[in-house]
Amino acid sequence: MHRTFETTTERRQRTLDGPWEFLTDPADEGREDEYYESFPTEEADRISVPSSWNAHAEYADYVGPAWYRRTVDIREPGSLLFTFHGVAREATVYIDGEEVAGHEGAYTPFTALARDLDAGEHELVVRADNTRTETTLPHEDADWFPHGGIHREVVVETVPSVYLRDLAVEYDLYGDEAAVEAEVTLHNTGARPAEPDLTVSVGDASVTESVEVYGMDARTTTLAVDVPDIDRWDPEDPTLYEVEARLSGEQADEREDEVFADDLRDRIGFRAVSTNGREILVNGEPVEIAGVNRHEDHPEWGSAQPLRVQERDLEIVQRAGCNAVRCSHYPNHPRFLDLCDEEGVLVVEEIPMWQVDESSVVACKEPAQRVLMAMIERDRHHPSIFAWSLSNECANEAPTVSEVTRKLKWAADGVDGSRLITAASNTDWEGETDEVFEVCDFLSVNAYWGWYRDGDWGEFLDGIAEKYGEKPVVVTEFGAGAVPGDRTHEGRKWSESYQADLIADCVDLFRERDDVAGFAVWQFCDTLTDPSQAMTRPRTRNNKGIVDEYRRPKEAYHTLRERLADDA
Ligand code: ADA
Repeated sequence: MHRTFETTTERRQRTLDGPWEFLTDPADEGREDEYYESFPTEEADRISVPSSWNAHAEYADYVGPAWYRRTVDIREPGSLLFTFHGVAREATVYIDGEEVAGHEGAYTPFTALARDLDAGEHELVVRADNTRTETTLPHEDADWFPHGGIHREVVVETVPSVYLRDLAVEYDLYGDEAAVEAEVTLHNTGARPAEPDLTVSVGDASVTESVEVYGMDARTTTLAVDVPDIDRWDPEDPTLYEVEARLSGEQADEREDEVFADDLRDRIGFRAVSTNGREILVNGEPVEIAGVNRHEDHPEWGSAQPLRVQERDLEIVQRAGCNAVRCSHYPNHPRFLDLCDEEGVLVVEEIPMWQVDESSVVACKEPAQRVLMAMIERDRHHPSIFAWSLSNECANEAPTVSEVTRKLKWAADGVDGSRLITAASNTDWEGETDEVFEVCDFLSVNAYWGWYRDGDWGEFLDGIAEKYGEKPVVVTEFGAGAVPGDRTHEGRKWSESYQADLIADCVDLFRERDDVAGFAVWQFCDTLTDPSQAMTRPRTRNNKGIVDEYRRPKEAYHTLRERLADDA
């Protein structure tokens, strides 16, 4: 499943994992030739879903459009809700020849509701395209591989004619009591008005109200639930509560004997995040962030994320003594966030607004806002996420960039006031006024002194403290490339020992300084990069992982562990 827990008990839910027909379309003929009407099955290969097509040897280098097809059988007539949890990078979905959804962005979900389908076999066709351009997010030549395809799960659910479309929970904490507000959206796909009972429960507390929703209409309503004697979610003791919205009751008028039955479930954790001077606080207590940056990348799986890879990665991160992950540079698979919730690992989640320059920032504004909203909507319940990161190393000195960042912050604040906001500076930040930092609750500072450039970390941090002393600083990127197995007596660049020494020195310095609230090593594991970066990236990989692409530890991993882990 795409989560670590059941998200419904009433719906028949299945994941369309397994082989789909697959055909690349380098000449981009599929639309004109109407593959969605008559799929060229005889020319098609078979490929597993979810997967990155680039993880299959035949398509390792393929960038461009490609088509998928499979059939879906339903036993009884009814409506099906399809959720595509991630299609890289652009997708169009057709059901029985009709276009039902389109979406841009590899890392956020989208849905398609197919109403009143007859019993029997239905055809699902998806066009995916992993082409990146100057104004896509991420843009072309970004420092990670443009994996393509249906790389996250496709979930299909039977939904009744009145179903729950969305559940969004917020809360205020008063000591050990929580005042929860649940905003629930009901969708009535039938022609007649309906008045089901809606129950929202949080742990053992619950509230029920009847809600009227007109025919062919949607209605959003807010229910308040007070939860006494809460246990807070805390990195040391990550208590989670189940939240559920449920429809029940019968249609009130005698014309029908319809029984309402639907439910949506999620989990929350009660915790407060704030800052105080240079500290980041969880539930009022300072936390020192000791983290890694993690891409979703694996030599066997590409950007697709089997549960075992996610669990193992988190185990390795925690074994090193780390308590945090920066999801560089995009919304991660939701199940990885579930695992972080369960383990008490703190998370910064980011949108793929990566190194956007002045000339493309205006064109990127809309897509950035869309992915930000989609990320918050999807992930707003994860207690592990303590901050939203609005961008990474954009041309922050340009007024258009700071203006766009400010607007993104307003957009985020409008839907979620319970997390910190940050944005990562570019490596070359040298103390000039950085308006982007002004919108941040804490500063995410990326720098590569000792790797790309010579320079003194201490002086660099002094400069930042002087300028932005009133805010916490997290060094969100630092590190060095190390080709796995490269060990030298001299500890020269690209060797494991050079990397280990640099990371050790940095970690010691950051932990010593009161003005640094934490750090995230660049990066967790070696990752495949864009082929255009090959000249500066041995093995076409970003080799700054503290473990290699197969998660085998480098010297730096052991060094970090010696410094951080209690049992090392
Ligand atoms: C930047 C960027 C990372 C990675 C890193 C590097 O800081 O944010 O994605 O490219 O540089 O390895 O150079």
